[in-house]
Amino acid sequence: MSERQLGFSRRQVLAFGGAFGLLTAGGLASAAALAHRPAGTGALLRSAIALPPAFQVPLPRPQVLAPVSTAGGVDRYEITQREAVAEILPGVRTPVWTYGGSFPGPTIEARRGRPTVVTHRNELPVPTVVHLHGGRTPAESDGYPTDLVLPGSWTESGGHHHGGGMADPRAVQSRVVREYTFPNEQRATMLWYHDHRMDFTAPAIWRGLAGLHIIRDDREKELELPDGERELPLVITDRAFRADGSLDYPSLDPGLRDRPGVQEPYMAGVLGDVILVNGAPWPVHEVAAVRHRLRVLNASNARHYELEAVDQDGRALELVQIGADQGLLAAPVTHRRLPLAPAERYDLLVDFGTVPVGGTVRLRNRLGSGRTREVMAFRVVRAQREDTRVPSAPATDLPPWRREDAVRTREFAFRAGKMGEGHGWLIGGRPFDPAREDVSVRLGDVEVWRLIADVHHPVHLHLVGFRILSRGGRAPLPHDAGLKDTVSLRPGEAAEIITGFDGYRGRYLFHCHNAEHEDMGMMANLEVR
Ligand SMILES: [Cu+2]
Repeated sequence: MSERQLGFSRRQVLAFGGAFGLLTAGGLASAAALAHRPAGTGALLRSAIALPPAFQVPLPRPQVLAPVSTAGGVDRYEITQREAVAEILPGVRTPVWTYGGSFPGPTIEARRGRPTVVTHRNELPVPTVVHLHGGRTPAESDGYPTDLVLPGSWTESGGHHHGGGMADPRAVQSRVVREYTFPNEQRATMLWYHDHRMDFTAPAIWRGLAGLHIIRDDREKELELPDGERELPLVITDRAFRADGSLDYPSLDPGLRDRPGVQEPYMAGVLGDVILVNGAPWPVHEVAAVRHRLRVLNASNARHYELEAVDQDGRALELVQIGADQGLLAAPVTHRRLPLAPAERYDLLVDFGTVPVGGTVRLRNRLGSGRTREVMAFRVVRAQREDTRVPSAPATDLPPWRREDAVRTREFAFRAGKMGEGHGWLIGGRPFDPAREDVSVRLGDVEVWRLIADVHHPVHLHLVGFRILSRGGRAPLPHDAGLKDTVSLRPGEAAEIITGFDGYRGRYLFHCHNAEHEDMGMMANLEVR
């Protein structure tokens, strides 16, 4: 890497030792990590404010955004990114960064094949850039981390590149406004949009810059899945609060202007002690005793969950998975426990008809401890006639890639390592540099990638979906089914994925979706030619 290009501030920031030093000095070498696998990677940040009891706040439903125009076969939207004050904890005012004034941001509902054009206006104090996670998006709208939308008043400070993209001659920047085009030429699924600014993605998402983008199609409609009130998007995040009600986050530069990175104890990831679903702490939702469709997103920066839905008798309900990150499965997969890494989505059917009216089902996180073991609760409040079923073959259009189709196999190690004068998170031994080409693939080629981890790394590829071929040299796990865009590597583990690079040419990325790792180097360029 070039020190000059990566910038002075990053070297400064990452000069540290301590706990992170231990991590890299062999404390978590692969063999040791395999022997006693930790439940997560990151450090807990504790709130300094009294936290509300669980299951008191009703589950909010993110508002569906109305288009400003639907003319010409295109749905046009406008979103203003701005500061707002939210009531997240009851009676407490919390300043947040928002898409359109709410956290999570408004949901965009799209039809397969019908383009969505979103004009984003940046009224926040720092540059931003929008990425549609899981979207098959032309490169110019994919939200490359230096393709920034600068605030009207933004001026460079201190001669470094952050915000200015000086190290990246290909950066396409605009002031205040940028239009993003999403063709929605992909299978029905639930995507999410979030900030992707180089070096500052983690704190921007933490402050609130995330929202859902749902694509629907005719095939999905034919299945007559639970819809309306019975389809529940669940955006799960963890956060921590200061005594004054503001969100706490261990940024080195609280203004998020110059110095990227977090305080040293949190280098492996920031975990909050409050679990929010759709922006509400440990909420409760009243349901009829029928099947519901839960569309779950882990929008946490670093926290992993292992979800189970437990009734008042301690029985774990079946979580019937019908879809993965990139859409419906070929066959449903039934789980009692479901691991959920940052950025992963699961499309689940849960039958509350197996619970008596008056009963309660708690969604729990087996990887949490104390209050972070709870996520939310469902109260079964009335009987209702069941008119849906579990489809035996939700999808028939999964890509047919076979190992023999691959023209190339590549290998990437996701590991902590030396970065500048300190440590960072590296792919193939190198920290992110926008000016360097890491991988060049040919449009249409099928490739197998072998991904190797030291600690937990949820690895995400832009542009394409992939299938998981193997984990630790064995068959994939049940929750690896279907088309994915994020694979959760466990400590010391290697996984193989297969994908076809079709869609668009241009500059894309792959990176770790532990947002702190991503900000501290664990990202690489993917050029599709
Ligand atoms: Cu990582």
